[in-house]
Amino acid sequence: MYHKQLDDFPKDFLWGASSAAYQIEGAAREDGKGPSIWDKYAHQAGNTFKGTTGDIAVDHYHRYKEDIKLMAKQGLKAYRFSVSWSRILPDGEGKVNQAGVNFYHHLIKELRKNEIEPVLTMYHWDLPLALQEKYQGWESKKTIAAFVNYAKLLFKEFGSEVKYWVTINEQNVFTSMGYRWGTHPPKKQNVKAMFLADHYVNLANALATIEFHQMVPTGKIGPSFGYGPVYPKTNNPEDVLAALNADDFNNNWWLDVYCRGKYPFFTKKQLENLGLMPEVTKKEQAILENPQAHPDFLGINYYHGGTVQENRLQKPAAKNKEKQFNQVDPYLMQPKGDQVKNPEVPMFNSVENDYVDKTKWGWEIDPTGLRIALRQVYEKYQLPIMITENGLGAKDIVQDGKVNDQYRINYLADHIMAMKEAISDRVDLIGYCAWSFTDLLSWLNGYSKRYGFVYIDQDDTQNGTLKRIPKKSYSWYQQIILTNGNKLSLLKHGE
Ligand code: BGP
Repeated sequence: MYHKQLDDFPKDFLWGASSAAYQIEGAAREDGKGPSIWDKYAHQAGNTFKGTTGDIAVDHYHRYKEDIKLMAKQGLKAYRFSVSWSRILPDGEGKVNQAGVNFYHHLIKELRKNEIEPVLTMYHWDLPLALQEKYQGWESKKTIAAFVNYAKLLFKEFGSEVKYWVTINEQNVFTSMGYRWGTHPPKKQNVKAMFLADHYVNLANALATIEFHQMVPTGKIGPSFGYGPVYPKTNNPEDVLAALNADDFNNNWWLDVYCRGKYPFFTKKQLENLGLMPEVTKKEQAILENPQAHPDFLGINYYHGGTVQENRLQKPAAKNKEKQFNQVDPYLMQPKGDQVKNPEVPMFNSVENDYVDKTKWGWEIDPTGLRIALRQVYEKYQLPIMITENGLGAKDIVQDGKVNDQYRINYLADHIMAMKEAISDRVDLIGYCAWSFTDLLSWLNGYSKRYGFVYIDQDDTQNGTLKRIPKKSYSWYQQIILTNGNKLSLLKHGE
């Protein structure tokens, strides 16, 4: 689409920023919190970058008031955070830890007091350890039941205080990392278990959404999905077919189930042929297809898309030159050069995109891909969309007490421009939560890879003063919010 003039962002657009409990809270063993799978995993040698853990993280648990003050000063309209399941249910089920529940009441109250809309994520990967050890986590139907009970507790406690709810964060990422690559807990390399876990998370998501629609009729709920558009390398019809296959595997496989209650039939048939498709009973199918189980909006986390070429049996991918620490690309089923763990995906082959730049971690920088993503998702599912994550990971440096992260401003400006274009195209976009508000612990990169508007003096050995320092991007985003994203000069690159 071409527009002589771009539309304005909607009047009540939710300009926000995001975080996740494990990555910010710290207080890992305080006030009755139980351990999560990440608390254990990060303490086992060799699992995380330099052995970093979330024991202290950026100490948000004790400093949330200070952090919210900074949010308010910046003018944030929304703040996306996650609840630590094991903080409020130390064993994942059973006894409630009131101190944990109170923490989130206080947090939400403080946000409301400052006129910041809370966006509550129910599950951002930190499964209570007890559920992993007792039931094998997401490989068991008992975990589905535990999640639904946890969800009901959240709806009862916070249903009247929170309007926007995210059920599950990036199911596509945590199941791939946890069960395919073995780089997140439960550290398995078993694709059959991965597809089973995926099915069970889908059921948990659907059942919780049904409960929500009964218990919180005025609220809005949906999952956050890590979406990346897929490009064919050339106009060779084989490459185009490969892109179709990759889109089905990487995107439709989850989104179709969330929004339509149906597994896409091409991928399903492929998995059935390979004996990898989990059993879906009639009763389960009915749950997934129940309209009450479908989202009111879609959360989209956008970092980048991917490019594919024809069938990897015909054209094997080149070997990965610089393999980073435990690093696979979570947004593509196939990391370059390491395709052994994908026995079920011979139909496409990930390759480099020569047209876009990359971050230091090799993530493509592709703002047009965000416009494409928004168009594709909106056209297919016709649901309001909230960008629940998007941002630039970088090595930030403090100089003379300041952080000049102009590179982040440039990145965000391009992505905000892409959103403005998508809105002009007619996409119903309701909000943008940049990743992240403060710096926080990167799951596998410690504090070497930072995303925040606010720098935090914390290092990989957990030896920082924890001082908060607003970066240059903090003031720039403040201006974006103030002008509702409509001042085009703010969306131009600066020095
Ligand atoms: C997403 C996760 C976030 C965050 C972000 C950046 O996949 O939902 O929790 O970690 O990616 O990731 P990283 O820190 O690995 O760069």
